[in-house]
Amino acid sequence: MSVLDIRVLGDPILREDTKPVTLITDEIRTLAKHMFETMYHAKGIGLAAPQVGRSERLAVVDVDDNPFVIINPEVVATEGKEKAEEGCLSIPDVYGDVERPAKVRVRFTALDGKQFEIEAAELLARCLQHEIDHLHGKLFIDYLSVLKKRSALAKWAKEKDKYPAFVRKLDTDPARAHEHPDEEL
Ligand code: K1U
Ligand code: ZN
Repeated sequence: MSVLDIRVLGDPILREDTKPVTLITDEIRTLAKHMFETMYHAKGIGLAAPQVGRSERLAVVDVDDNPFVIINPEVVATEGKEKAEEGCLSIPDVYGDVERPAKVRVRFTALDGKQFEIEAAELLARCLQHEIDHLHGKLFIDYLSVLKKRSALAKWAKEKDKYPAFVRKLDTDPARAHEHPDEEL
């Protein structure tokens, strides 16, 4: 198993645009596999390449036990608006309410090279938009009001020293697999 380090807020890669994937190579397939392993380990439902320090335009998602890889994804249609709380594996312990389109139609290439369009609503729609934003250097905190963003950044200022060099190392020690942070003394 390969659990990758996750880059956190402050690492410039999280603010950069990604490069479209032009060829699905073994390296891309391995990256996707390692991204799934990292996402599951971090208990996320999505993960985008820049979050693991890569600049390819690809992300992995798994909402309701339906894992898939999205390569060069684009939102091609939207409907409605919905506000819900979001977090981000690259900004641990910071949350905020984000208004986004309630339904989206997303076009993407799958790992086998085939093109798909899917209609998504609810949590899958939110997750897809959150991941596609990551692929263009945008983070959920960018949608918060000035006051709420200030408060989110104040919370982050207290957290960020836990992540030297903007790297979040996930604990892969099986002996600590069932520990909960609240159990720490
Ligand atoms: O990209 C990431 O940082 C992963 C992030 C994606 C996300 C999806 C939807 C709303 C907000 C953020 C996460 O997976 S954070 C974990 C999370 O929010 C969640 C986990 C299980 C169920 C519901 C939400
Ligand atoms: Zn995120």
